[in-house]
Amino acid sequence: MPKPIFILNGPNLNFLGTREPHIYGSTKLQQVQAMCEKTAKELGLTVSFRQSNSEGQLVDWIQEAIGAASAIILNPAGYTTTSIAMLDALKMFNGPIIELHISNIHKREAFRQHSYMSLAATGVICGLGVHGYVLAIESAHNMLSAAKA
Ligand code: CA2
Repeated sequence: MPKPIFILNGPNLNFLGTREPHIYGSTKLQQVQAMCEKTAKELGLTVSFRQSNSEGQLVDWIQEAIGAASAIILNPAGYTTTSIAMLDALKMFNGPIIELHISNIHKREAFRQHSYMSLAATGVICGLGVHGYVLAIESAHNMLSAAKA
């Protein structure tokens, strides 16, 4: 059985689809999870989709991914610009890491535009709405397939 892709979501994303729809759209996180599970299934993959408001929990999940996940897709949300602890954990993971932002952080306030996570990410997707999650799974699939070949 291939290892799942861990899809980790940071603080406040549990409110997705209920606030600031002009920035983040109106799709709820549960619907994003369903989209991810459907996309993964079509590609013969599985995902473990999680959200936490706690930095320590996210670090624990990144550590769990070492050995248990084939790839990490991470929307670090508010920890993007602050979490050296998450960066350090990501650096210990050997597979593909895709950093994801629903909004285009480069078009927003300056404080959102620096990412510690990008120092460890294989690639970054931002500004493509929740469809970015589908693209991230497809990209992870491509990278994992190329690594096997
Ligand atoms: O665009 C993204 O995905 C972000 O990672 C979302 C974070 C923000 O801090 C980053 O700069 C960009 C915020 C997530 C908060 O989630 C909410 C979702 C809907 C409504 C309110 C908050």
